[in-house]
Amino acid sequence: MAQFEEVSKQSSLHPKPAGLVLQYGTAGFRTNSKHLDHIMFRVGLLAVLRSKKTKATIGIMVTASHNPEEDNGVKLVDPMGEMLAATWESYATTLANAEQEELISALNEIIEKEGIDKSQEASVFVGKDTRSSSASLSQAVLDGVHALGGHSKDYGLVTTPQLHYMVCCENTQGKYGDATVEGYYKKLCQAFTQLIENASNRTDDQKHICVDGANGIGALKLREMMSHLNKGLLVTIFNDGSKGKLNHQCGADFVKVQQKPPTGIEVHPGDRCCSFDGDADRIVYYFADSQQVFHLLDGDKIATLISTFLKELLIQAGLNLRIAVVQTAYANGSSTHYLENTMNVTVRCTKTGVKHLHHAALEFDVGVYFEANGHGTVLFSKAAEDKIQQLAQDSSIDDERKRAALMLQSTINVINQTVGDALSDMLLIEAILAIRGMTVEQWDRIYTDLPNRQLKVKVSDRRVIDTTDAERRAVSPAGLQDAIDGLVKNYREARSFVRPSGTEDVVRVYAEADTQESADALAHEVSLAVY
Ligand code: NG1
Ligand code: ZN
Repeated sequence: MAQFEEVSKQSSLHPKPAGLVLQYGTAGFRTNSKHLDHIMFRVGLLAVLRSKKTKATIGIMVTASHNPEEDNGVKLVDPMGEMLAATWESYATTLANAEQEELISALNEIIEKEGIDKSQEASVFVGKDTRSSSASLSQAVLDGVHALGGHSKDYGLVTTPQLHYMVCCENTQGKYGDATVEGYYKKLCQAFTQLIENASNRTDDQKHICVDGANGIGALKLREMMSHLNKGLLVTIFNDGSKGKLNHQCGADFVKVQQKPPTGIEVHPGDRCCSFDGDADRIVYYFADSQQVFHLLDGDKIATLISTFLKELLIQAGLNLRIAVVQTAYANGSSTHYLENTMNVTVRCTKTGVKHLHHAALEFDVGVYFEANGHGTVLFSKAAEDKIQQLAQDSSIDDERKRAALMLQSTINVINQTVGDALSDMLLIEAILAIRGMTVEQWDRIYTDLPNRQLKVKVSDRRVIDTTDAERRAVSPAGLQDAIDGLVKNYREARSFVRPSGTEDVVRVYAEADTQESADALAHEVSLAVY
């Protein structure tokens, strides 16, 4: 077939280094950018097959998120803007690792297994972050798409969530919004403006936020978005890429892991600050109190703020919808306790990885999901959206219900339901704080985090650790869980678990307890038990 000849010809221009083996994991493919040219080309090929199979537009995002500038990576986006289906993750791995001469037969195998109609048209949207390697790597993606006869639309520099949004808009024939960056800003900013009409007399101080853009795409896109905000929010951007290096001592991951402010930003008492990560799908907030003590408001605090706001609106609107918060084992025990016992909100715990949280959130009318690291969003079921829509248009209800229904409607529109989105999450959080007249200090005081510690342990083979109960308990190697249980008993309010990382060759250890000393000691003892 002529198309396969083209693939063979083109693939020799994107040769695979002999012996290199990479796996499509929770973060897609991710490694040093030097090793990724052939991967990008092949992901382009796979996206064409996925598009033919689903008869829909597929997305490809070139980014390595919070990894250092030297790394890069790639992820596929499925038709509704969600992560690639799990069976196709293994096809991605097979294609990536096929030697040059096996590539066509590997493609054929997928075509046969999936019963793909080769004559079906294929359409692929491509985006990239600001890394220096992203330009040539996204060209390799486009080469792959074209080699197999697919159509492409290159969005150039966009955030990861913006690309997810475009794919969803395209496949819902514009029902979710316009598949343009301009359309994205208009939808979010209009909803934000409507929301803050419910917040009266805000001072400029209250409207002001300091944003650490991680020297990445988020800073660029935030600047673009600001022109649509009509002074509803006053933003000062730090680490905008003009001086510093991407993710270097800055960004959401740095702030969360180091529990300290990023470089390139001075946090004065009274300032409300937040950090994005390198592809702007994560956000964390922080401030310094009058004693200059640093306070972090992570994904758990964000989920609590958002779910409390939504729950109250649902009650005011008189809507009986099932709301839940989805977390992972890394969620601080205090957040889970507060949500379940004070807020009476259903809490679900899933395995680490956005796709697991997203999937669990779909089971509810309103599913708020956040990883502690700041990646998260809210999902509304079709039935919930319809009910809210109807109520917002109902002229027979009283003013309070009407106001709540309209706020719920704007909240739906400010949220990017396809994936966690720093820009969208920031607008929602800023709107909630404004509506409630709440300072970041008051938000922080909703509950107090239990002191915690995360450690990485290098082992010869991390796969010997197998877990159950949403990764909270180890089933192998034998005796490990008993050892952890024995150690945990020695501390108050303690909890600890271990799991193999999906993105690094390490075992992660997590511990929390009533004091920082206890959490540190427990984490240390558990990491010794892992060896
Ligand atoms: P691993 O390496 O599997 O722990 C990390 C993060 C996840 C998620 C993925 C990227 C922690 C503890 N883990 O996973 O939350 O962001 O990277 O998909 O932060
Ligand atoms: Zn990211």
